[in-house]
Amino acid sequence: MTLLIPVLGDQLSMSLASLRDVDRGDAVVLMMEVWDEATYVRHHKKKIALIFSAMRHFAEALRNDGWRVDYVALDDAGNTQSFTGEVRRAVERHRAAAIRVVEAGEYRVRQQQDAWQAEAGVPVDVLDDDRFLCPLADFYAWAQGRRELRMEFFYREMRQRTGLLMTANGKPVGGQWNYDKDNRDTPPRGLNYPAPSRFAPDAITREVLALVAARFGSHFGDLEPFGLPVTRAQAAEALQHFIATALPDFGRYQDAMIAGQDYLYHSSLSLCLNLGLLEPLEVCQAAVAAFDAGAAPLNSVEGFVRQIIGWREYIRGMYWWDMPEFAGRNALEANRPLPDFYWTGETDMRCMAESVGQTKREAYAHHIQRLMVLGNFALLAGIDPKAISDWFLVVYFDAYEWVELPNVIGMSQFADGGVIASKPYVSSGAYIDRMSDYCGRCRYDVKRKTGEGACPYNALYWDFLARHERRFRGNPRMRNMYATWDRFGPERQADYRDSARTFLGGLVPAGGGWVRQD
Ligand code: FAD
Ligand code: DLZ
Ligand code: SF4
Repeated sequence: MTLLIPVLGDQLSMSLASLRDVDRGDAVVLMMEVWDEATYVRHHKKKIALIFSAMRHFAEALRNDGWRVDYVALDDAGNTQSFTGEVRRAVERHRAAAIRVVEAGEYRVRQQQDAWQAEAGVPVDVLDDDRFLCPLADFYAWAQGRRELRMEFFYREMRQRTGLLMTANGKPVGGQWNYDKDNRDTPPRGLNYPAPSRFAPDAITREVLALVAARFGSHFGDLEPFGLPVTRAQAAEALQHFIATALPDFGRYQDAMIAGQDYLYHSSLSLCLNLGLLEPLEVCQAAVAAFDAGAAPLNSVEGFVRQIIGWREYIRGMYWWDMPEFAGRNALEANRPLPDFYWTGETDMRCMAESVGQTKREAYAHHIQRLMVLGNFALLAGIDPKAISDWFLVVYFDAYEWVELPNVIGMSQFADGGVIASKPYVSSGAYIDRMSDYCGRCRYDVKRKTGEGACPYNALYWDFLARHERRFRGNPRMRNMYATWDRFGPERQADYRDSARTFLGGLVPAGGGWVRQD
């Protein structure tokens, strides 16, 4: 009896549950490049190249490991260009008697998996994705009946569950759970910034680059230069390189933004983690080993571990907890179309032009750029959450709906009504000025509050608070903001609101075709 094991493009792990305890002689691994996945949103060209190249390399690694692999390439004759169509064909081709697959990361694909049994006419065993450290059943048990689903409490339980940075008697190493207060410095001028590991394309990657250029040339973003890790060995090298060169300063410069420094002290390991080339526990263990060896301080290592066993696992749990309703949430009733400059980068706002520019080049921006420049602007301007969420899903090399959607709809846009974030992540230009070097060379003056030449974030910030006063005035964490607003008095308040109205009136909406083919 032949067992068919479909492996999806973000399941590139030798430890995958569906590959365990299987007699290789009786199994066929199916991998599928399909148009449906490459175009359900029109992903950044680099992201498609990354996924196809990593898939082809993984197929090769499986073959070298003794697996029989049936790899359907995008341009293969007969490719139906959908997961379901290819699973059906493969069942016939191999006369498979059963299918064994790990649950998909995205709701959309998980629904498809549920239909395979009827479509292919053989039993389908869908296994939990145990590459995540918190099984969904445990997350639901944690979330059930709680009044507040805050990450910080979940994170403490994950520290206990994994034992990472815990003392023998069950206390957090160093005495505190969280060292974020030490993590808000801006780097002094003239630092020698580390660069992430990048790899020259091999023959497989070069072939994929040619395919993507030919078939997806009109998608957003620069395809080349391309140097992203596409194999397990390259991912492991990128991890070691990060630990040695950037982790020690990861903590204190975590919130900083410097023009031309796309990665600063961030790891860019999200792409490897989300594809499956690295596992969350090994990444955290490598960071903790650096701390144990005295090579990285606690504030950096705790901050880094928190992102992975805290935020990453929590976000994944929240996605499944609230889907499919999550995708349609719009608590603030925002409905403005996405401005054109999110695609072109053509704006005088330097923070925005820098962040969009590197997104286009690298398919990457770090967390604070995503949250406090790109997301902050969308929230202040009242952009439709679905439109900004689609944008985030298209443009980043690490974007899969399970992680993108809760970060955008929940954390960044407050469209879930405050389940993930206890207050909206909004700021005026002052925050961006404090944390970056963008404002010095901007056409706008960050110190000017209103009128021609004033930083748009300033008026938009107060206009946002005024627009949503009924919702936020009672929030204890926003009391100071409203106290300041009240002190302004009616004339100054009107000035802010007029300035915001004028600026918003001048925004040019994006043309069609960027997210989906018109
Ligand atoms: P580092 O700063 O080096 O952090 C280490 C790791 O922690 C990351 O690799 C990532 O795996 C994990 N991590 C950190 N923060 C988060 C978080 N909030 N949620 C989940 N994992 C986290 N992350 C994605 O992986 N895909 C996305 O599509 C995505 N979209 C985002 C959209 C918005 C609006 C915001 C605010 C955040 C988004 N994030 C997303 C989370 C975070 O910004 C990225 O994980 C991070 O920037 C990736 O870069 P890095 O690997 O250099 O991260
Ligand atoms: C993102 C993506 C793209 C662009 N193409 C493919 C593909 O052709 N084949 C594939 O198996 N996976 C692809 N992916 C990743 C999938 O979208 C991802 O595996 C699902 O979202 C998981 O639910
Ligand atoms: Fe951005 Fe305002 Fe600073 Fe210009 S002045 S870079 S628009 S925050």
